[in-house]
This record gives sequence, structure tokens and C-alpha cells, in this order.
Amino acid sequence: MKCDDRTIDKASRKMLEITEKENISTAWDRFDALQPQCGFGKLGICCRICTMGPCRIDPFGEGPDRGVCGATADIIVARNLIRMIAGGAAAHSDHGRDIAHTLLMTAEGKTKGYEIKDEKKLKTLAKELGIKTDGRKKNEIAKDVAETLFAEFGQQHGELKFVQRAPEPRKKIWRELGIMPRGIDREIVEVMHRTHIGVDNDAKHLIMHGLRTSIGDGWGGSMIATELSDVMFGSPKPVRSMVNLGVLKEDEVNLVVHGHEPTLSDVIVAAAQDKELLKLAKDNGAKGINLAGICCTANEILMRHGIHIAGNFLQQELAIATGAVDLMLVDVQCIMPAIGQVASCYHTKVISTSPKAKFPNVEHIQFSEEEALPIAKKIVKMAVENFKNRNKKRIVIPEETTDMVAGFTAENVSTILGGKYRATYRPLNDAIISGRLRGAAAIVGCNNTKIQHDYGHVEMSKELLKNDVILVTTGCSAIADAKAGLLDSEKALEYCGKGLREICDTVGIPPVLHLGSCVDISRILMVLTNMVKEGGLGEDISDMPIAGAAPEWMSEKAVSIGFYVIASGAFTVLNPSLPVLGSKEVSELVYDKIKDLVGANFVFEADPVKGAQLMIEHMNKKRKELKLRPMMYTK
Ligand code: SF4
Ligand code: MSK
Repeated sequence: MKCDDRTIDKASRKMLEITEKENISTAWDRFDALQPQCGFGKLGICCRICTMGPCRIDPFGEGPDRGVCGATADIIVARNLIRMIAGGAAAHSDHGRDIAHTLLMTAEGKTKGYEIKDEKKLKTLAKELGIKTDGRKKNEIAKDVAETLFAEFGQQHGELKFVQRAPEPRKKIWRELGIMPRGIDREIVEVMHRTHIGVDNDAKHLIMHGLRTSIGDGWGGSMIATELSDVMFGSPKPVRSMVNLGVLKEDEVNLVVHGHEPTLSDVIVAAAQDKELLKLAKDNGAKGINLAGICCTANEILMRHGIHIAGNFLQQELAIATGAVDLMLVDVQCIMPAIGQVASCYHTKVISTSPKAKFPNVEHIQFSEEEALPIAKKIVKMAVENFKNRNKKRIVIPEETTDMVAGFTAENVSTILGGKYRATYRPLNDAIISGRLRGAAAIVGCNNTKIQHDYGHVEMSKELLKNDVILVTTGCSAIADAKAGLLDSEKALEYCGKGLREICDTVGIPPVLHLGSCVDISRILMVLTNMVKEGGLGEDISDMPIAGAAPEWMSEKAVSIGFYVIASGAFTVLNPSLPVLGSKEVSELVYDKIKDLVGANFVFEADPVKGAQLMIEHMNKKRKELKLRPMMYTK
């Protein structure tokens, strides 16, 4: 595959020319080398749950139609799919658990380098959770909040606390369908039990439990991660920043953080400003210490500190290939096992830090909250000392950077729209009701070597903006749109329909609002809930002219997200397809019939513009059902 076919991003194209010339293997090369990939795996009809298998079902109906145990394609596909949900929900929820742990240790005075930054949010959360705040110190309140939310993971019966935030009709649907999550971990464990050989052998029954598990992620583990990160590290505010590989600096120490959790990266921000380390950088011939990020760790410190973003998922190896990254610090999730190998071609040190995640050819410095700041300083010092080892002749930093605005939340969107003294979603709802805006859409998720890098996100976003749809985004999708200029509050206006442009111009926001990392899709759930509560757009999320999409998804986390998004009532376009096409029953269920149960379904559409048009059609249908006014400017 040629560089231009691999990515639409100019900076990445330049780096791919370099990796090709230097014979450095990237994800795209490995993808090419793996062709053709296994057709059974793609269709979801390979089972290796027990050692009588692996069993593969013939998709053409000419060979075996069931495994050794008798499992049909429907059973095998459903089991594989909900195991993906369990993997994704576990990743998000364990992230939430780790933040709760940091909060608890901080409240007990056992950490170095942390403080509770948003006391107001802590108190609001405490009230919601029924924890007394009057006359109590913030650490006492924080301890109770952390313990209360810890209990959500192991709860055995009842309903999760944050699930209660959902609109009443939504909760009624979940209760009637028996998919209200009882405990976050409990539902994940039950997926593993049900999918063991010889347990749950009814495809629909399996998928319904997958929905329950995913709700425990979106309205449970992910929401805990978001809420407690805001409490610990501060709630984001709109912030200007820059994106793409051009944020790396030739004359400064470049330290790139990559992964997902904000716990270490947030203290790295402080350590990188340490006077002694800055002096050491100068002594080593560098003008300063430049911090940049990849993937969602990047989004976390972008949202709260405006730290520049070097790139999204498929740019992690390309950042190293600039020859200018002195140290890459990784924690968990979406970190390619290949980075150690790529780094070995350069002077770059890669340091893993999570007790849960080690990588080949990567040095490990274990992170602990008790010693967070000293560990962060040690890592920054290593980056500084590695600056002198650069091979200057091999440094190629693409010049591309784009300005962006990030830092939006469910709370500050209402202040931005309604003003400081009457924070409200009213202007947003009114703009939709009056036909100035068609609706709102969320575009989220990863990059995938099967799809031209960033093309899906950017083209889908542009088509929606043109049709007066306001967008919210997170994760690698946000980074793709930012590189294309869609998060720039002035330049992005040229892509907007007249109605959307009027709103963004008046309020001073970009038409694509960056809400943070993958766990922060929980913020999108709250935006939708607040829109329902504001009134005039129906009684439930599924009544509103809204939609979701993941046009380049690849991870199990994205499957869990997709399921909690449709369970919450949002029609969702996916590319690539879920690995379900080997089962008629599961395909029909997730791509159609599930809407009769939860009011929303998935659609698989490979063309992002067509995908956007499907979302627009869906919004038009909902507008008609709600008897909203005709669109003011666009059809
Ligand atoms: Fe084959 Fe059944 Fe074992 Fe799966 S569980 S590998 S279908 S025998
Ligand atoms: S990092 S899950 S590649 S969005 Fe959250 Fe990006 Fe997808 Fe990872």
C-alpha cells in the first residue's frame, strides 16, 4: 500500500516515507504482510473456547455448521462478541478503579504530587451519593466518595449509582429488559461464565447480557473514571493547544506520554516544569523540556493543561521515527507491542510504568502513587539525559501543526451556552427545535489499518457539519479532526452549514467539541441526558435527533462503547463491521431488531460520507416524529 493510501495526514505521509526508506516496520507494513487475514475470524465464526476446538463454521453452508460441542454460528458469534464487550468494559472500568484508588490514597495523605483540585465537584458528587459534606474536610469527603464508588465495582445486587442519572424512560427500558447492571465487575465476570463451554447457548440472551455489561461500563466504570479524574486533576475548561507531529521540537527535550490514564502523566506535567530539571536540560544543550502526547493520555493532559498532541493511535511509531523523541512514557491500552522494536532503531528510550503492562525491549519503572512525583522526576531526568544521544542527522520533524480548542465538558457546555449565571442547555435545544441546527452527533473511536488513517473521521465530520449538525468527539477521532482544523473555532467555520456557523460564531466555540479521552464518552451520555432534561426534544435519548459513529474503530473498548451507546438510545454507524456477519441471527439483531428493544441499532457503512448521510436521515426522521420546524437553511 502506498503512503498516500495509508493516511490522509501529510505529516504521517512524510514519516511513512522515512520508515520505508529506513526499512522500519510499522503497523501498516505488518498489516500488508498479514494479508489475507483470516475470513473466519472476520466473520466471528471461529471458536477456541475449549480444546476440542478450534472449531470453524463454514460460512457458505457446504461444510460443518456447528462445532464439536454443537455450537452453531449464532452461538459462536454471540459468545465472541460479548467477550469483546467484557474486554473493553474491563479496560475502562479498571481505569476508573485506579483513579478511585488514587483519590482514596490522596485523601489519606499517602501520595506525593497529588491534591484534590476540584473541591466543588467533589461536594456535588458527595451530595449525589448521599455523603455528608457540611462541616467536613475535603479529604474526609473524598475518602467516603472513593469508598462509595469502589463498592460499585463489587456490588452484587441492586443498581449502579450513576445509572440513576439516565432519563427515567431509559431506566424503565433497562429494568423491563432485565439489563440494568448490578455491579461493574459482576457483569464482566458473568460474561466469562456465560461464554464458557456449555453455559449460555442462546445468541439473543448472550447479547442482552453484553448490553448490560456495556451499560456498567458507560454509566459505571467509565463515568467513575471521568468524574473522579475531574475531582483529582481538575475539571477541564476550554483551552487552546496544537496538534500533530510538528509539535515536537528539534532544540528541546521531547518527552511523549502515551496510553490512557492521567495519574502519572498529570504529575509529569509538574515535573517537566521543575527548575532543576529545566537547568539540567540547558546544561545538556536543550532549550527546554517539551511535553507532548499520543492517544488518550494525551487527551487527558490536553484537556486540563493544554499540552500539545503529537498524534493519534497510528502515529505512535511515526513519532519515534522522527528521531527526536528522547523518551516515550507508556501506561496502559492502545500501546503497540512493536514500539520497543521501533525505538531500538533510534536513541529513544521507552519506559513502561503500569504494574499491569510490560512490553518487549522496553525498560520498566514501576509507578506508585506514594512516590508519584519522585518517579515522574526520575523519568523526566532520563529524557533530559538522553537528549545528547540523538543522532542529529536522522532527525526529521514534519512541520505540520494545527491550532485547536479543547476542554469541553457536560457542565461547561451549559455555562458556555447559557452564561455563567444561568447555565442551561436551552439555547442548544432551541437551536435544534427552531431548525437552525439539525441535531447533534458524536464521532469517536480509534484508527484502524483497514481504513485510510483519519479519512473516516474527517470526511464524516465534514459532511455532518455541512448539514448543520453540531459534533462532540473524544479519543483518536478528536485528534484526527483537530489535525484537519475542525477544532479551530475560526477556521472550522468554513465547513459549517449556515445555521451551525451562526451558533458557533455567536458563542465562540468550534463546531466540533472535544470532550476528552475514551472514558469521557460518559460526558457525552451526560450531554444527551441534560438535553432530554432541558425539554422540547422528547422524553428519552432515543427520541432526539442525535446519532453516534465510530468510523475507524478497532479496539474491544470500542465494542463496549458502541453497545452502551445503542443501549442508551443512540443510532450508531460503524466501520469496520462488528465481527458478526457469520451469524444471521446476531447480524439481524445488532443491525436492526435491537431497535425494537432499546430504540437504537448499529449500521455498518464503509463510506464515511454515506455513513454521515445515514445519520442525517435518522435525525430527519426524529425531527419529523417530534414535529420540529423545517430546517432553516439546509434541506
Ligand atoms: Fe468447538 Fe464448542 Fe469448544 Fe468452541 S466450545 S471450541 S465450538 S467444541
Ligand atoms: S486511544 S481505544 S485507539 S480511540 Fe483511547 Fe484511540 Fe481507540 Fe485507543
